[in-house]
Amino acid sequence: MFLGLISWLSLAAYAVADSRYTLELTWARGSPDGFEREMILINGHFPGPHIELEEGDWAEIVVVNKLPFNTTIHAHGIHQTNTPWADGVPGLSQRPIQPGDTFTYRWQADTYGSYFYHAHTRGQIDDGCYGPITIKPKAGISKPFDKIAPEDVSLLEAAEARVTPLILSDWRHKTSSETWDIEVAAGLESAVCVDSILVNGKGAVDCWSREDLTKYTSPAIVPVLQQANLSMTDKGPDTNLTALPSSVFDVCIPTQGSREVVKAPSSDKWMSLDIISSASIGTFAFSIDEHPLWVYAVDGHYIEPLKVDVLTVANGERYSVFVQLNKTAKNYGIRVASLALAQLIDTTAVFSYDDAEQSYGNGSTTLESKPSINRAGGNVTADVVFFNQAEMVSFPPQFPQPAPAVDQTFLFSLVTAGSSYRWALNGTAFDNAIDNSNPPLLYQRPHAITNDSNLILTTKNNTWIDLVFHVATAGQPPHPIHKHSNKGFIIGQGEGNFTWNSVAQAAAENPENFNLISPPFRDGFVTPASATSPTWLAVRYQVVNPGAFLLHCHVQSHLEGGMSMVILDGVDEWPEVSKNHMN
Ligand SMILES: *[C@@H]1O[C@H](CO)[C@@H](O)[C@H](O)[C@H]1NC(C)=O
Ligand SMILES: *[C@@H]1O[C@H](CO)[C@@H](O)[C@H](O)[C@H]1NC(C)=O
Ligand SMILES: *[C@@H]1O[C@H](CO)[C@@H](O)[C@H](O)[C@H]1NC(C)=O
Ligand SMILES: *[C@@H]1O[C@H](CO)[C@@H](O)[C@H](O)[C@H]1NC(C)=O
Ligand SMILES: *[C@@H]1O[C@H](CO)[C@@H](O)[C@H](O)[C@H]1NC(C)=O
Ligand SMILES: *[C@@H]1O[C@H](CO)[C@@H](O)[C@H](O)[C@H]1NC(C)=O
Ligand SMILES: *[C@@H]1O[C@H](CO)[C@@H](O)[C@H](O)[C@H]1NC(C)=O
Ligand SMILES: *[C@@H]1O[C@H](CO)[C@@H](O)[C@H](O)[C@H]1NC(C)=O
Ligand SMILES: *[C@@H]1O[C@H](CO)[C@@H](O)[C@H](O)[C@H]1NC(C)=O
Ligand SMILES: *[C@@H]1O[C@H](CO)[C@@H](O)[C@H](O)[C@H]1NC(C)=O
Ligand SMILES: [Cu+2]
Repeated sequence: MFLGLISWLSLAAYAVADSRYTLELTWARGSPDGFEREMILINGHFPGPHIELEEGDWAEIVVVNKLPFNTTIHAHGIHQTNTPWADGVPGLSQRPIQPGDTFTYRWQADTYGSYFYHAHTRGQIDDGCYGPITIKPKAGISKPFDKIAPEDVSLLEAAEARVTPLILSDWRHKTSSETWDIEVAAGLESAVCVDSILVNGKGAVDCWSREDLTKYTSPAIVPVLQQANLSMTDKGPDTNLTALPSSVFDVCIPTQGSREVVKAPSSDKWMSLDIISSASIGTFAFSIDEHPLWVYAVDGHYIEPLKVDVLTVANGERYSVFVQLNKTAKNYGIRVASLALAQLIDTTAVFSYDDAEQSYGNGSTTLESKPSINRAGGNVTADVVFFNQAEMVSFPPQFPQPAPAVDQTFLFSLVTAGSSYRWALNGTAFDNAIDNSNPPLLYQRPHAITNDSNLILTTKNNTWIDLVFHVATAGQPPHPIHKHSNKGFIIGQGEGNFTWNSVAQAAAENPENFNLISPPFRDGFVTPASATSPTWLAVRYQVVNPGAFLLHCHVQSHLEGGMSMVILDGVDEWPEVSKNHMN
């Protein structure tokens, strides 16, 4: 009787879904950068449709899998409060959606902000399976806009309400499964290079001149290249390995492609952009010529606004910015440059006032505006301001805050596991067979789940947890670690080995490495690159939503290579999944 009532209540809640979207996934030919290949289209488009919700809405997202392979769709950054079965991770929260099948995701948009949805099966992000989500804030919530322009608060509110998403991605001419097969056959991580960078799914293959390659090769990688007797080609380091197809690290054939044009109506005075990275591999520098960016929210959470010229955007991150439209009406460059050491690659899109865009395109990519960054993402003058996460403070300032102490500490040792394309969050590469775990972990009782302590962790509800990521070997790139279901506080970071058992011990000895008062609050935690020595990053979060959630690196080749773990959050309050939510 009681259980019956509960399922009746939850059915009732879903029956009144406020917003319903259908995403039909197909495997079709497309040419985002001018080169045609097979890729995933969503409702015939790339990227997929913009899902727009109001804070508090129940969303219903019907995914129709017309692909020739299994898939799932994850809503990145969405908490899935009390709906852990809608998190879209195969083997954890559901069974894979098989070809011809449909799965309906129902979840509540419980916090405002910028998010995105993407496939969460193997490397399918690299095949183009993603699209933006915007959750409009409830009326009356406190916003930091008067700190930007007190006289323009209502214009800023209006700009926020009509926000334009800009999805940044990197793109290969090979499919994700071809890329994986090449790695396995060669026994090494070859997925470090891409063919183009896309803005809202548009771009071109821009091959660099020898002169630019030489000029912009980072001094940090020169000794590495020299030691291995490699040269930097227009497609990355020329390893000249017979095990690899020559196009992996060489052979750049330019394409015309198309360019994204962002229309900026000067009569609006202000424009809001959600910058979203669905990148496979690269961290990007992002900038709009002659237009400072007022960053007002990060990962869907308001901050004390920061005025910058350049954002560095890692895989999975979102930055909400205001741009003031008070310049001469013409075309301005939007610059996106990869910050990876292994490959020099960039793209441009156009920020076009009023009807200025006609003078752009038609084979010409000349922009007459003044950039803040060069082709490698470096500053062109000393006064260029980069977004600095360490300066990021939540708004309102006192909310939310981390607990001063924790119940459990997990120390991870990030390494490659056996070969350069196998990666591990803690020594052991994730077993991709878990994708097909049947029944999925969430459908089981936690005590029945076989615990491999290096792949599956457990927490209790309403406890505080420290995650300490120790990048244990030198030479690793930044790892943008993403926690499903929660945001967390980035409370500390440093160089060298993390030699302590807890944050409390480390902070007692090295208080300068920690910020427990106003730390960044995000759903992505980028570990510092370990160029010459190990590094570490400490994150604190509260377990509030029981379920089986993934913790993983958002670099697609690292994720596929095994840099992932499961956290069974709140095993003491484990949810009973009703038949309605199972597949
Ligand atoms: C697709 O999903 C089904 C059902 O879980 C599973 O049996 C099958 O092995 C999966 N296919 C692949 C290629 O993983
Ligand atoms: C380095 O590469 C160059 C050009 O490919 C070659 O001539 C030379 O022998 C190589 N040196 C070593 C030490 O392998
Ligand atoms: C690649 O290796 C082949 C055979 O070892 C050699 O002939 C060729 O010159 C090399 N190419 C480069 C760019 O080093
Ligand atoms: C645009 O507004 C900013 C900030 O108010 C001001 O510094 C700048 O001079 C203005 N630019 C123009 C062209 O009016
Ligand atoms: C570019 O093409 C558009 C559409 O065909 C045309 O209206 C515009 O005049 C062209 N611009 C230039 C500079 O040729
Ligand atoms: C970039 O900024 C740094 C730090 O402000 C400065 O030292 C450097 O000269 C700048 N680079 C250029 C090309 O101006
Ligand atoms: C990581 O592995 C080490 C060594 O096996 C183990 O002591 C530690 O508990 C593991 N940490 C996590 C978070 O699983
Ligand atoms: C797995 O971990 C849970 C929670 O710590 C524990 O209760 C359970 O007994 C473990 N299961 C197995 C099979 O070891
Ligand atoms: C870090 O620890 C490793 C393994 O114990 C050791 O080999 C290395 O020298 C240490 N590095 C630093 C910078 O302390
Ligand atoms: C888990 O803990 C959070 C925080 O205290 C609480 O809001 C939530 O209701 C708890 N969930 C369950 C299922 O007990
Ligand atoms: Cu990584």
